[in-house]
Amino acid sequence: MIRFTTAGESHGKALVAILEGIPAGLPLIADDIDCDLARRMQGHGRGARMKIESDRVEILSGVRAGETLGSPITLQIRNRDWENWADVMAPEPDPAGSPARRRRVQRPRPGHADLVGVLKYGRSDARDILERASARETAARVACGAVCRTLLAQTGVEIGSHVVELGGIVASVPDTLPQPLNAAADASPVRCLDADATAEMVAAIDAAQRAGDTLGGVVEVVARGVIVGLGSHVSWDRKLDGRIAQAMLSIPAVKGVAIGLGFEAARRPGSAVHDPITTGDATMMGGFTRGANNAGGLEGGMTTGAPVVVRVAKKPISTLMRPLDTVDLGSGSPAKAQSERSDVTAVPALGVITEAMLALMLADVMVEKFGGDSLGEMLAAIERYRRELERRFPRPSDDP
Ligand code: EPS
Repeated sequence: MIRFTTAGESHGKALVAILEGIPAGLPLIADDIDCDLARRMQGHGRGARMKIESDRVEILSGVRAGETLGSPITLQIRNRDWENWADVMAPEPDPAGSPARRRRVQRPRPGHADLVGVLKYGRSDARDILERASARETAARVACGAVCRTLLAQTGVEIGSHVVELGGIVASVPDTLPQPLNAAADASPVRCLDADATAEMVAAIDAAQRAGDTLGGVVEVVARGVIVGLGSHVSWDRKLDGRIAQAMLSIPAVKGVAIGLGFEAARRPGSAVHDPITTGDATMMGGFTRGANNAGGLEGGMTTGAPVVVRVAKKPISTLMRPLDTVDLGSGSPAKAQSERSDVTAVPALGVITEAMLALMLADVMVEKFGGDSLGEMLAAIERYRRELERRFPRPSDDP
């Protein structure tokens, strides 16, 4: 239904994305996308690159006079830093006998795609691998996700995220999350809702920087106002929880995904895991209420109507200023890994990227269920579904 692909190298001219399947008639301007691109660049622990860039989208197709056309939307984000790398990244062949290009990488970083990519793709310069493996690519995903967020907002969905753990420091999470979540999270330099933990995380990032090290962490991403019954139980590849997990694990450096209680659900008896079903003050579409949301808004691969809650774990960035042991690919001798400008941590940015991936997955199942030619048609189909659910399962207060 919704398809997207991205292209572009970290220090190439630009990142580009093509997003297909967004209904016609969705109001969309560059600002809707630029605000998320700006949020992705933030966070204590980011490196010098973010001081060079000022990510802005250029909409090259699929939008006219402030509305989507239903055609593929092409989004471009120029890399300002390209000017400093034009010779390194030029697509033209080098003249015979010219010296090797600058910034050749022959000491692969443990943890990065460098070594396996060189082996698999028959390259001798790991730059041919790392330029695409770089998390810079996530800017293009955030641009696509921002369009989907705009579509979802038309149906009342709000997606936000916050950092729950960074460098081993665990934040306390309030029972009720602030609304809108991002306004509160973005106010912290590490996008964490716990002020004490924020201070500790900032100190840990500064200490890691002094030590030439890097830090990972965990973010929680939450989508509220999601319609009940998106996704499907009928086939493995239509299960929304599986699709969300795949989307999150495709983000560079992500090593773990948990939905709702996640691994904790495996430790408890069923009576302490499953969310009781009641009527009463029905707050969810379909007329039912759930005693808790341990399921993280997903049962049987479908949305329950409760908030979709996903936790995503990211390992530390693999470029260390105090580099780890590796082997020089030219000489075969032991060496220290390539060490170039990078971030101490990008966990705060990870939240923004998970929001984008969740928006992409939710928009996909929304269009799948309700049709995607025009926004008006989609909204009308949602309204019909809502009324039909109310007719089939009237709330107790609706009884004559
Ligand atoms: C990133 C841009 C990169 C890094 C980071 C993410 O810029 P540069 O490589 O020019 O310093 O800051 O990339 C990585 C962490 C990585 O491992 O590749 C960005 O725009 O998010």
